[in-house]
Amino acid sequence: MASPLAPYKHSFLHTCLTSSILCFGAFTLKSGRTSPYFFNAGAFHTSSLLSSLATAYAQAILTNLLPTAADPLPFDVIFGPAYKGIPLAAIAALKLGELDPRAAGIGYCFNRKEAKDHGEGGLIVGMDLKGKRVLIVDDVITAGTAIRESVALIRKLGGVVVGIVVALDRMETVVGGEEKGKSAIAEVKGEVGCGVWSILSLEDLVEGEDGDGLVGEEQRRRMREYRERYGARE
Ligand code: OMP
Repeated sequence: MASPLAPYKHSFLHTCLTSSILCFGAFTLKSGRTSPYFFNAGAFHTSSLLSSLATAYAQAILTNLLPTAADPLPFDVIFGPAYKGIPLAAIAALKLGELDPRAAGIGYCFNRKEAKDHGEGGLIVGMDLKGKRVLIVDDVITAGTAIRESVALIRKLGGVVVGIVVALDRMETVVGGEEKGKSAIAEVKGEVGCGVWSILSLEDLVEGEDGDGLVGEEQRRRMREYRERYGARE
């Protein structure tokens, strides 16, 4: 029987399913695997879709990085890796400030793919990273290549990575790492030594109650089969 999802997850899943952001079929991934589902963050391409995306990131951040009286928000700046992470960092920072006034001073920044040698120069646009506690936001982690590059850049510029939030955790082993049974997210967690959270996971797609019957039994069966084959044990 399908299990209930937290309200913000349920609402986000509903948006993804009704706007063809989460698609079912046969998709070739960056890894070469053929997946029965694909999450296309680029399809959040209208004002109202961006607003749902912003709310989901902000809720996931507030749920997992709980503010305390001593530390109202345990990070100083949100970093979005170029290119897909750029709007994500901007909308997450904006929505966080709207939902929680304590986050009004949260910074955001992103990297340039190529360093600029004139004007203000540099690799980073937005808040400076030096001495800052940094939260990375990105769309999907599959092998973790993009996230590892971001962590290295942030550290080089004097920031400390305190967390990573992505929209979807595919919960699959990295190619070549099948025998270890670890997901890319578990590997990144171990290597970076910080929390890695997602708004949705493969588990939510397969076992979550979407409430509206939008994920059919056949689609769940095919995702379970995929999980059987490539799913991580941790
Ligand atoms: P890594 O850098 O290897 O972690 O791969 C992440 C990238 O996989 C994303 O930035 C996308 O280009 C792509 N991707 C998706 O966007 N959605 C999916 O459901 C699956 C993939 C993928 O190719 O694995």
